[in-house]
Amino acid sequence: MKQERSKELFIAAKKYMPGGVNSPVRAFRSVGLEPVFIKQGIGSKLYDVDDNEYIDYVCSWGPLILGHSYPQVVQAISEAAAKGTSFGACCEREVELAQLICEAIPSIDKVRLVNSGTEATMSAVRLARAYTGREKIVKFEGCYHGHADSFLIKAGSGLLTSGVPTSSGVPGSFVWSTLVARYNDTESVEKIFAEYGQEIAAVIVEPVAGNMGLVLPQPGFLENLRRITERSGALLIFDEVISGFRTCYGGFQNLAGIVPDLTTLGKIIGGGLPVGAYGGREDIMNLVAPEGDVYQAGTLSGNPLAMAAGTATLKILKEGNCYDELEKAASLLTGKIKDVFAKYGICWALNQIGSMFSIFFNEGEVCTYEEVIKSDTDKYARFYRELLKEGIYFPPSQYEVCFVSCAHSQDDIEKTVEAIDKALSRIL
Ligand code: HOZ
Repeated sequence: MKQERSKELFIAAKKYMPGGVNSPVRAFRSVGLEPVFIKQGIGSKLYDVDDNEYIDYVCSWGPLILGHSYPQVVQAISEAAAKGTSFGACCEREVELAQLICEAIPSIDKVRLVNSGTEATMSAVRLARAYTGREKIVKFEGCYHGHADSFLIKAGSGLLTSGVPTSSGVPGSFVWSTLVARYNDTESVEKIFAEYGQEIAAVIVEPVAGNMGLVLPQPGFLENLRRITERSGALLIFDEVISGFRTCYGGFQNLAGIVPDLTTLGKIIGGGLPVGAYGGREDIMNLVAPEGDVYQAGTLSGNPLAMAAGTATLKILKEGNCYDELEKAASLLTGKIKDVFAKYGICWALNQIGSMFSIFFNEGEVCTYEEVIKSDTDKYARFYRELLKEGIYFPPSQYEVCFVSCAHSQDDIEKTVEAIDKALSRIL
């Protein structure tokens, strides 16, 4: 596998950017490699600057549910760009995307569009604090809600990958106001509420945890969160930045039948451009400025390019009935991976929902953070390196999720399974 150009670019990148990257996991450190630099994405494939081709299971960390450079999305962006890239003023496309979101997710009466998932979650928490007049929040070990100070405590994603789950630079007052419970462990939440119930503004949770690898909510867990928050007057925030429009058209909450007070979104609603959103009940959302006094603003919020990409993507998903096909493709792949595991006599955990899946290098079930971190990350790194050589692009971390897109074909799946077989034969 040729890598000369990627190596040259990485040397230059390190001179000008910390660690040579703009987001830590991309540095490939935890898999013992240097990053490949991507020059193009088409459908299910990525092409790097050394002309290597990969079947992509990162899909830009989730947004590209339709695959790379989907023609209608590209066309929508081009048409919008030709009329101006940003106005810093109201435009029709914002209304269209907001309407699509509100219609798809019944718990969202009103929505505020922002530029990233991080903006969405930090704004939702500010709003919850204003609504309840309380300061503390509850989050879960291994869940990741972007990089605002309140959330960088026992967090997943890049923090878990780097083995430093709590970031330095976070003021003590934030650590004090963020209480950490255990995912899929109602008792840990009850304990926190027994002690601090009247001080808790909100519980924020990824209803499908996607930043410590994929961990599914156990039956009753989310229902319990709804019950506990309702009882104590705290808000329930579902962080659906990853799961929104991924598991079905709408939020995972549509499938689970649970109504959170606030929801955060990102990734897919931007169709590959930077968009986030927070929304929920009208009485809560009406506290947001200029209707209310919870301030939050953004020069590029609602910009026409991002709105065009998001609207085009959601319309295709809405009309295309894509979710059954996605689920079938992902199940075909995970089923075949399990066959390969059986051939080698291994029973690693393989979690899947719809088109998201994670292999944990870990015998037995993985339903909790404690089980997640038992995974053999060195073995994952060796597996990763072998897969990359075979032209398969998995997330460069044990603690991220694989995504299947509408562009992944039967042929891609066959090739992926063959590559996994070869990779395992070399590392076991
Ligand atoms: N934290 C992101 C995945 N959950 C990674 C973002 C990126 O590196 O682009």
